[in-house]
Amino acid sequence: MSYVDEVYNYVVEKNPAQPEFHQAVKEVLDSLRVVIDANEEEYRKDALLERLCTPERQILFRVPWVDDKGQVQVNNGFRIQFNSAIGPYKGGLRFHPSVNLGIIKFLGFEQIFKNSLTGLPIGGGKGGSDFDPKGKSDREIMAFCQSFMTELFRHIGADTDVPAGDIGVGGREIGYMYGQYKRIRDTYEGVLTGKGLTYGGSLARTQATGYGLLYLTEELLKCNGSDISGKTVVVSGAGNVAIYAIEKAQQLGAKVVTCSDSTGWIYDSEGIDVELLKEVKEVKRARLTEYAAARKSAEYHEGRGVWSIKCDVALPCATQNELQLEDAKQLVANGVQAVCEGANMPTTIEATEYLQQNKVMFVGGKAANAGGVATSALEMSQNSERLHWTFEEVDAKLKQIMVNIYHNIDDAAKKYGMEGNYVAGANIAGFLKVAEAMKAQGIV
Ligand code: NDP
Ligand code: 2IT
Repeated sequence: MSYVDEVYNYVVEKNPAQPEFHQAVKEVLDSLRVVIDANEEEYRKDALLERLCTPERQILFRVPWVDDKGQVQVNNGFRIQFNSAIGPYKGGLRFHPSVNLGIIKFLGFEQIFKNSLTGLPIGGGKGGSDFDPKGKSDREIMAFCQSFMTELFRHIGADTDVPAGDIGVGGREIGYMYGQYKRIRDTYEGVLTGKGLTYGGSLARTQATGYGLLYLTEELLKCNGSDISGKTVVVSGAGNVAIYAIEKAQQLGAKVVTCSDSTGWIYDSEGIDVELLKEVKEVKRARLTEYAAARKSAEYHEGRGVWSIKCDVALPCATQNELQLEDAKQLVANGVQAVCEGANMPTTIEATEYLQQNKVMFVGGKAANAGGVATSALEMSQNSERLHWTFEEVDAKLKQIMVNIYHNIDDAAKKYGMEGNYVAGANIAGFLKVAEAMKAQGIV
């Protein structure tokens, strides 16, 4: 049996009932075959892949808090410190009822390669909780965040592990967690990113994942003889990534006709009104029905459906496995040219293969959504030098990073005989740097 297959079986056996983690590992290992097979004996002797697929440290903890009725609630907290070969652990925190160990491990595993692709010195980690922020008062959110940090603080630090936001964790939650960290440690340090602008946050971090996704998509289309301007785009999600993807797509001259949340989706024939969407989602924290109620050209539909709309470019920006084989077939039938992932692993393996077989340009999240964590690393740099850069400076660096990522993954795919396979290109380019650093640092 090849070393790749041995290690995949090992991961499944050692991590039972974690299907998303198995999926993330399978996608990476399958596309690394050409690299691994050429160095099989050396890698096997060093157990390089077993080490890569086993987190350096896994922290599981209880998070008790008191709700507005005086009732004590208990949630599970997680922080997976996956790989620190190229820098301190770095990656977001997700608060969503679906969170479990396998979800956090898939996210932490992907983060290793994504962070490597940014070219910046950050290792891979992820954390979160099965806490559901929906419908909670501000006081309940603060109580939860303070309790969460009262355990997490001992495991993190500006040079150790630097969490940030993800689903359910935005500026409000980062603020409450930062305040509690500072209070316990009595240290003012850049321990979290995505901070507010008055206390060490970076300009353009809020926009970075969505903007970065569009900078990469723009370069992808340009290098393949096309142009983002004038394209019809469908976006899923209506959170941080989706909103700023829509905003930048419009700035680049595209027309975005959909967005979605966990209960339904919008088709807006006039193009999404991004200011209205921000008002509904960022300010009121309301459902998309409110968007439809305020806008004549918008239709609201219950359930899923954005992939049924005819488009040139599709940008999944909500959550994992939201774009499935049937959706991929519909997109191809409707003539889609490119699919770029704003979310982490939103496309199933079968859907990805179908898109690739049908010559759709497909860029996975490790490359396409790396702008968020890259700008987090820029926030860390600004915190270290105790200076702030302008929006234009950060945005220009972000754009350059995304353009570089596109060319690195394109070059890696070509070098290994898989031209146009940007998934393989990203996994290989991300892996090689981490593997080299792990080898240089010995058996740790
Ligand atoms: P938000 O919490 O801001 O928004 C998430 C959006 O996706 C919401 O519209 C939400 O709907 C919807 N959604 C979440 N879970 C589900 C689900 N199970 N089914 C259907 N819809 C769902 O999160 P982000 O925008 O930050 O994150 C979106 C994706 O991007 C995630 O995969 C995340 O890991 C990834 N990502 C985020 C980065 C960042 O910087 N924030 C960086 C890189 C990747 P509702 O409003 O109903 O909750
Ligand atoms: O998935 C991701 O890259 C993020 N949620 C952002 C992580 C970060 O540290 O900014």
